[in-house]
Amino acid sequence: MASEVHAHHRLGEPYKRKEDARFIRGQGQYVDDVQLPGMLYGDIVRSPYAHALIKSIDSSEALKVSGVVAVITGKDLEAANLAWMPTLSADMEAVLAVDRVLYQMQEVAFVVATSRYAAADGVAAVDVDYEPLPVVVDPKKALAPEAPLLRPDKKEKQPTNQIYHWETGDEDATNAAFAEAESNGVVIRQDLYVPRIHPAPIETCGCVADYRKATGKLTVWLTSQAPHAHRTLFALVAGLPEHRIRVISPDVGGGFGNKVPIYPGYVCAVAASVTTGKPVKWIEDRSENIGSTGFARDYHIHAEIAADKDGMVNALRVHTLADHGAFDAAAQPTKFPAGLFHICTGSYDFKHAFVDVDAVHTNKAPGGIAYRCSFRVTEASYLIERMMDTLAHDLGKDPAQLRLQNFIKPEAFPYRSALNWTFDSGNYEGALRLAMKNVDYEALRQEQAEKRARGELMGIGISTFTEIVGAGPGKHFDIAGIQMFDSCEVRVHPTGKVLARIGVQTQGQGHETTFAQIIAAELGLSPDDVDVEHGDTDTAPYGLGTYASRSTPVAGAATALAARKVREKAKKIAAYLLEVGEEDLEWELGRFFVKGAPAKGKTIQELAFAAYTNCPPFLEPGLEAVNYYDPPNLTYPFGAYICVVDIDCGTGMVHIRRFMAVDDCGTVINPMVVEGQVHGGLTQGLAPAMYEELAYDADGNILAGNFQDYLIPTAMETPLWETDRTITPSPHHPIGAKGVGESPTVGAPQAIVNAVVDALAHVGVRHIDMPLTPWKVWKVLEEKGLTS
Ligand code: MCN
Ligand code: CUN
Repeated sequence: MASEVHAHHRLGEPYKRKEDARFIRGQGQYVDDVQLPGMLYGDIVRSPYAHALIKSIDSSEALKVSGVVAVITGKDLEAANLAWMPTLSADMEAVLAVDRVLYQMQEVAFVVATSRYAAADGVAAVDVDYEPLPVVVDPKKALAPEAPLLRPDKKEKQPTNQIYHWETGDEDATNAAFAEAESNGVVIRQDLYVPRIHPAPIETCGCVADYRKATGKLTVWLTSQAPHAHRTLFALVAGLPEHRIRVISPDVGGGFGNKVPIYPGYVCAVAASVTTGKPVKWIEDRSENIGSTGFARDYHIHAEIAADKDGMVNALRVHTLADHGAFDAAAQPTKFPAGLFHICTGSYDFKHAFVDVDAVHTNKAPGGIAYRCSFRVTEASYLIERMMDTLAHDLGKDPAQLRLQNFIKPEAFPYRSALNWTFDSGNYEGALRLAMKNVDYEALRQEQAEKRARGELMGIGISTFTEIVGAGPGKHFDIAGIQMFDSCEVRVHPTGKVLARIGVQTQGQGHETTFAQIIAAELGLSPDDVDVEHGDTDTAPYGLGTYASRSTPVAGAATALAARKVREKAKKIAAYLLEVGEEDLEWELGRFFVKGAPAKGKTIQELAFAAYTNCPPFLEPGLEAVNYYDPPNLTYPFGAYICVVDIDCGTGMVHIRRFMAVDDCGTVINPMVVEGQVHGGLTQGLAPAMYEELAYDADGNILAGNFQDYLIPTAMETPLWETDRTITPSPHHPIGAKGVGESPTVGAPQAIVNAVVDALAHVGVRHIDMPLTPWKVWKVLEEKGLTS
């Protein structure tokens, strides 16, 4: 029997997302859909002050509110040794503040009630007596000797507000290169601020904690991007046996990095369930999500490039001040406190580089790194792409030309960067030339010159970024000590249908589809016949979760290799059934056949059936395999983006006329899913460039604590994205795939800022910090006498 030919059983097919069948019917199951008998509801008393001592907490009125069952304070948690929890950056964070609050919206008490409304009424009735303290919001002032010490709890180890100083690269060689360029070449310098922003997923964070005293089993439904890692941390923090903790991350309505950390609300819900013996649900509201959960960016950067007079770059020097807020709760590999920021030499062949980062505490919410950032790659990529444009403008060179002359050449891969990364593969010139051709770059420059002559403002911005995603290897990368590998288990049932379980956790990225496609391609099945499960720690193999675009590079590799193990076993069964040696067999999609006798063969379905019904005596029955994959290197996706803007001189409005995005993520599993990721990611790159900023006033009040003030782009603001791709496979990944989820957010902001500065470069504008609001742009126009 010849194998049945299924559509979509090869990689690169635009197969429709399997999960959408339930989502478009409104049948997704999110944490807030979980309803348990006798369930109680939690709500949090939060600090109105950015910095204050807690003199007293009076819960007596709250306990009188009808429906209120309990009020848990920091002192109560202290008694159970739960008032503090470790962050993912080895700091200790208050679960509920005991004697002082360090940022507005900090958790102070947890009210448990029979309804969500009663819990809110209880929160309003808790009386907290605060004594306000001086507030530090500016990270530069946090380092001043007269600044109040924000973290007296750790003054033994850390006597100032500085959390760490971290540096990498060859400082002496870099300084020497700069000295040389000062006399014989050019040195450019620029301050750049990458503002604090928020991932703001549509579903806020929340959980349902259900502790059963009789069995000692704790089940937590959690909005989690990393259920296994969270289970381990629960076990370590709460001292509960790990096999009696079950974390279930059901459908997640967007994560974008916001759902990587463990939040006080989760711990409070668990503590409340243990205390009351009832399941407890806690779901935060929008303002709580924006004001208290993991923020992103907040990097104050000073960057310098040393180049020769022709614009050949030689050295990069970067000093950064990182504002981590009240607790250092950034999620990143332990060895790298500033994440993968030192990918900042970008796509260019720098001979020398030196980077340092000083991180400080301020009276702002903790977090850091999250929001489609690949561990600080957004900041790195923004700085190098802004600097390359600045260098081009200073030298009077075309920014595309300057990039082309400085790119790492395709034949230089694997390429060792000055900051010690080994780039796996790339063709930067190929991507940029394709983007230039797609927009007719020369014609655009021509048009710009004509418009300029008429006094109209038009700009062209380029970003040719290099990403770095897919951590491990585990010996260099870990989260809270757990090595960054990932996993997949493939079970082929007797009838040839497959159930696969993976260690990563989708939040909208379409893993149920693309991981099914990987298995389908390896086994020659239809993805319809492969179901993918994840997110339940009782059933899924241990994995580190989905963030930093690591799912495809790491769990995707595990999935391909687990499927190959299955295929290897199927081959043994085929040899037995066909009475030939394994070496006499050949594989075509979905079928082993005898070399030279193609009619004599067995399909994967027949072999699966035989594994359970007629298994060779020398093999274990059944057909399943597990793979735990520790990657040998990261993958380095890249892209070339070109943005064209027109600026209205009357209003300062920036209009994005065109945006061409050429992405390269190696082998594409599903072009439709990748396209969706790119569109979403570009929109989340547009966001910080033009709209979003999580600003604070001098007293530490959040100025954008809701979606009226915190502007996320809607369909109205979003331009028509034009996309294209090149394909440069990763040489070390089993199917050649690199990650793509974060690339567009990493690559887009600087294309937009570069375009706006390009429109104004002829009048001497060198830089404008994001977000490029009409007011900010208009002020620049006014200063330059360009307002009409
Ligand atoms: N893919 C593919 N071919 C490739 C690469 C990826 O078909 N060569 C597919 C993948 O198989 C997967 C999707 O594209 O279905 C994204 O894959 P990948 O780049 O591996 O990223 P992850 O799955 O690890 O997702 C994480 C990444 C991150 S870190 C953030 S933040 C982000 C993002 O994905 N959050 C998202 N995209 C998001 N999309 C949605 N809808 N919701 C989020 O919260
Ligand atoms: Cu950096 S946001 Mo994603 O890694 O979850």
